[in-house]
This record gives sequence, C-alpha cells and structure tokens, in this order.
Amino acid sequence: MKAAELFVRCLENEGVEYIFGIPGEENLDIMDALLDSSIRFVTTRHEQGAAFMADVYGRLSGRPGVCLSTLGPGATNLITGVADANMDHAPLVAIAGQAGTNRMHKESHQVLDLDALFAPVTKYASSLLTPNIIPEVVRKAFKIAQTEKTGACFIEFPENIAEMVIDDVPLPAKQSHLPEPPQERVEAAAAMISEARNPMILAGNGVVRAKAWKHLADFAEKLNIPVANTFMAKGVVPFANNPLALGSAGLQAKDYVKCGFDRADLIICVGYDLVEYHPYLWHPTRDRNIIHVDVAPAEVDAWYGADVGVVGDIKHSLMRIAELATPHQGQPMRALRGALVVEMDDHATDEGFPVRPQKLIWDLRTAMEREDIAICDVGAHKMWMARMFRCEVPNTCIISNGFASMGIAVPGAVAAKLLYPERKVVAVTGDAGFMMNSQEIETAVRLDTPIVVLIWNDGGYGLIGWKQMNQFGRTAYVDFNNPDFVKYAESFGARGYRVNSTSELMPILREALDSNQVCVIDCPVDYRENLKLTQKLGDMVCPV
Ligand SMILES: Cc1ncc(C[n+]2csc(CCOP(=O)(O)OP(=O)(O)O)c2C)c(N)n1
Ligand SMILES: [Mg+2]
Repeated sequence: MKAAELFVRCLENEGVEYIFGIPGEENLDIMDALLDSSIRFVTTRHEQGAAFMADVYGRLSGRPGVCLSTLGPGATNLITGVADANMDHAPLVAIAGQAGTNRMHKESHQVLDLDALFAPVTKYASSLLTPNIIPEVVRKAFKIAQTEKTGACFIEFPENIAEMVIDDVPLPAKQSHLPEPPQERVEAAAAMISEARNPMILAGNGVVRAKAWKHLADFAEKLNIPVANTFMAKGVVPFANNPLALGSAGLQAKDYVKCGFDRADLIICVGYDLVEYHPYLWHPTRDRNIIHVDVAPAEVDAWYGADVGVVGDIKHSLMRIAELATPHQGQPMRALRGALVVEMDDHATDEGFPVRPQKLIWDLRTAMEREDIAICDVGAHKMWMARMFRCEVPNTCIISNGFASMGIAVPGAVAAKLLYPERKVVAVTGDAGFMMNSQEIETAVRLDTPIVVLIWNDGGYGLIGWKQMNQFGRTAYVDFNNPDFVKYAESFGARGYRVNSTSELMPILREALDSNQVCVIDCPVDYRENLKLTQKLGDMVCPV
C-alpha cells in the first residue's frame, strides 16, 4: 500500500473519528486515502478553526482531536489552536503536509521548518522522513498527546514519502497507567490536613482530565473542606445547594473566593495547573501550607512552595488521603458562597438595556439544561461567565485559560455538537472573538451542527478597555464597528436574531435553542458593569 494509506490505517487504529482541516497540494495522497477510511474529514474554512475544533474535541472527550493542514501557510494558520490545546492540556494531534524531502533542505516555495515551528507549542513534533517509521511516529504522537499532562503533538508528512509503497501495520494502541501515590506522602498530607485550622481546596483542570470529580466531591464532603475551582475546572463540584462550593477563582481583582485564600492556613491544590491562575494572585503572602495533589510534581514558582506533594493517580490520592485525615467541623467560609449567590440572583428580573452581563448569564443559565454545553470565548464576557455561570457538571462550561486565545468559541461549539448531538451547545462570545473565526458558521451550517452563537455586542475589545480604565482612567484603541450580525448570519443560511430589549432575550434564547438550526444572537451588553464590579470588589470587606 501507499505510505499515506498506512498512515490513515494508523489513525484509524488510534480510534480517530474526525479530522478537521483544509486540504492542500502537499497532502493529496492523505486526502485520497481518507476517502476509503472510516474517518470523517471535516472541511473547515480556516486552519485555525480546524485546530480549535480539535482542541475542544480533545478537551471534551479526553481523546486526541486531530487537525490537518498543508505545509507553510496552512501550518502557520494551525499554530494558535495547537498552542491553545497544548497550554490548556487538551490532547491533540496536528498533521501538516510538507514539501518532498528532495527540496526541504533549501529555499523552496512555501517550505518552512515545521518541526522547529511547532516544537515550542507541542510536547512532541516529528517528521516522517521515511515510510518505515509511520507506525512508530503515529503511536508515539497519540501516546504522548494522551499521557498526562495531556497536550498537543505534531506530525509533518513530506509529499514524496506519502506516495511511496510500504507494507506494514499499525502498532497496538495501548495507554500507560498512572502510578500509585507513595503511602508516606499520603500520610504526610493526611496529617497536615488533620492539623490545619482552616483548610481549603483549589481544584484545577487536572481533576476534569482525571475524571476525578466524584472523588473530589466525596473528599471535600467527608473532610468538610470548602472547594474553590479554577475557571477551567467549572463543575467539578456541584454548586447548587452545596455549602462547600465557593465558586470559581481566577479574577485578578479581589473577590469573595479570594477572602477564602486569605483566611486559609492550608490550601490543598488538586489537579491544579499553574498556567490557569498565577499563584501570586491567590498566595501573595507565600506563607500558607500547600499540599500538591497531581499527576506530576509541582512546578517551581516562588509563590507555590508545595509542602507536601502527593504525585500519582488523583482519584486514588484523594481516596487514600480522605481515609486517613480527620474531618473538620463547621463551615467558616460559607458566607463567601452566600455573597456570590446574592450577586448571581440579584439580576433575575433586571430590565435594564443594554443587557447587563449578570442578566445575560441568568437568562442563559435558565434557558439551558444542566448537561447542555457553553463554550466561552476570551474577553470580559469570559470573566463574567467564569464567575457567575452556575455549573453543575464538569465539561459543560468550557473556558480556555491556559493560552486563552480569542476565536475558540464558534469552532469549539461545532466540535462539541459533533461529540454531543443530543445536547444543546452555545458559543458565548464577544463581538471581536466572534469575528476571528465567524467563517466557521458556514462549516456549522454545512455539517448541520445546530449551535447557538450568543454575541455580547459592545462594539469593542471590552476586556482590554476594562483594564485600561482601571489602570489609566481612559481607553486606547479598543473601539470598532460591527457588521449587521443578523444579515451576516442569514447570508450563511443561519438564523439571525437581534435583542432589542432585555425582555426579548429569554424568548429568543429559547427559540434559538429549540430551533435545530445554526443561530446567531446579537445581544447588546452593558459593560459599564465591568468598572462597577471592579469598584464593588475593591471596596468589599471580606465577609469571613
Ligand atoms: C488571539 C488573541 N488576541 C488578543 C488577545 C488579547 N485579548 C484578550 S480579551 C481581548 C478583547 C476581546 O474582545 P471581545 O471578543 O469583543 O470580548 P469582550 O472583552 O468585549 O467581551 C483581547 C484583545 C487574546 N487573548 N487572543
Ligand atoms: Mg467586545
């Protein structure tokens, strides 16, 4: 068979269902071989869209999402989404065509050193310089992408190698197992927890990747320890009626949950990746005890001096520590949650227009079912969603907070809908982030993946304006004009809605969610609330 066919067999062997991408002149053999495979190729309208689809596919499923481009400009277009997956620890394998090995060594049309280009944004980048190594390279890329801490890998496939003839078979696709945490570390952690006066848990995205949310909730409940989660770990403990759930931590500003970190003498970090939330923001004093429960040893950071590291399978670590530690009494941090819930509930009947962020979130949460999925883009809207969108189930509010690239929401929603056709999927996006990958509306319409895109329209780069106002008292170069989003949506064959008054928002959301069509909702948002929030939190006196 041709090397390209063997390559595709190897991908099938890894359980690949979808490849997101754009064909080019240098991957003709792969594209042709895919026609005879079980893999579905999703043609996108930008390689960045393809990479974000693979990113969110990987994050939601735990299996590597796969994206593909041609050489040179196709490959550079992939990079942002690949970097996003890598820094958010989403498993992903990116594939790019390459010029033949007879012209890779010299100045030649569209040729870039792709291994070098992808090395800083992946865990492993390799080139198929001979057909004999295809089974090994593919297996290695998938194994590394799926091994904690999961991330992105890259394979470059020169066109002359792809058409060579080879007789070989894929290697068995096996996954490695995580080691048990050492008993002595488990005991040390349990002793530290038993002796603490005010322990608190910070749960990160690693809990979601390990599917350890039930174990975390049991751990917290048994030991009666409150839990804050990072933006990327929303849903790891049920929020509703759970006195131990303190909500999401991640704002740079003061916040209720931060009062918890100030009050705690011990912070138990579980599956926490430092990329999600700088330790200096929640641990400026550097004097608290820290227990690090994770699959990998703690990163070195002056504000993250782990006193006890429990490294190994997170589920087992949590179970074993909980067996040995003494439960705590009382709920000294409960008022923090109470203050947040008051804020969440405060805008339920708000009629002000443009719509306030709190009301937008209230209506969205009310319109969506528990298991429906929101994919957030990056901007002020993300901050509001992270803080105020109640989330009961992990992986139902996807936030990129490692690389935090704008443009993820629309393509990410397409991937989510492919994975979960029975659930509603909403892309929650700013007007700027929307325009960065809005071309994938065409992909969504063509694939018949009925997503709802909810645009928070402020005519600007809202988050940046917010920061500029905080720091300088004036904004600089953050305003822009938007196209008519309704007509824009309709031009793709999608439905477009404009929210003209706050009372229209809920009926429009319900209609769009029920429509089974791709829908775009243009919702004007009142970002005067941004500075009000900063002011309010700045003036806040900790309730604990
Ligand atoms: C690709 C990319 N470019 C720039 C940034 C920096 N940045 C973060 S948020 C933001 C503004 C986002 O504007 P918009 O999408 O309209 O959301 P809003 O803040 O208005 O809610 C910018 C420019 C980024 N995170 N990613
Ligand atoms: Mg905006």
